[in-house]
Amino acid sequence: MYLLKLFNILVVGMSLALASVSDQRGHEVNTCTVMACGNPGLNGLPGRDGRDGSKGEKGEPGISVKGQQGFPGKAGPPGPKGDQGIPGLKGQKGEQTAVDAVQRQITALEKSIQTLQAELGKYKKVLLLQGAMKVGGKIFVSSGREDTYSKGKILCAKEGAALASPRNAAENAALQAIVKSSHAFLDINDQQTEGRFVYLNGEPITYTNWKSGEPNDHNKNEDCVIIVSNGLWNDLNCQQNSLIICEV
Ligand code: MMA
Ligand code: CA
Ligand code: CA
Repeated sequence: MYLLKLFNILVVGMSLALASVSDQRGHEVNTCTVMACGNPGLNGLPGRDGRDGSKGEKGEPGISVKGQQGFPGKAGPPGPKGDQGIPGLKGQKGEQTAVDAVQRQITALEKSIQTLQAELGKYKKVLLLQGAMKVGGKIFVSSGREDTYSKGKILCAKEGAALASPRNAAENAALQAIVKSSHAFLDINDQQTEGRFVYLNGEPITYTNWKSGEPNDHNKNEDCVIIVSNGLWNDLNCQQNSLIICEV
């Protein structure tokens, strides 16, 4: 009987001891990855001499110490694109007003240009109907008045123009069309140096269309130049009258 009781005590004690180990292992498995393992509890005091067989006191539970935090893992792949943001704020009212004002000014200017072009077209027609000749960038025009060379120069200059000065065959032909059966002064002379014909700006002439035998400085008194009906040139006395044709 006594032996049986002792055996039972032993069995129960062993079971308890095994359960405790199992518990602690489980606890260790669950915590060792992030926490340092706790020290196992101290064993209970051994029972006193087997005569009374009382169980020893249970040990204090081990102290659980948390381990240090591990290093952060690598960054994951980028996440999906976010939704579109809300639209920005509308521009200030003042800016829109300024843009509208500029737009109105542009529209007004476009209308002004159209009006001017229409007016310009009319003047062009009037001039051409009156016998003006447009050639290249030049327009030759005459009032039909005949005058001396010096008066003719003044007449053209009053309108910011100059006496006709043909620089090529096309311009000479345009002047010929105006001259018709008459003759007209050109802005060419040899007043400064006999035989050296120059333009208004003093530069020597680069295009000529002299009639055969001209220039002859007839009576040693011909320092101005006229274009005659066939388009050819003759030197003439500057005090004689000839048609005044201006170029603009
Ligand atoms: C006129 C006069 C001159 C010209 C000769 C040509 C008589 O003078 O127009 O300038 O050279 O005719 O014969
Ligand atoms: Ca001369
Ligand atoms: Ca002459």
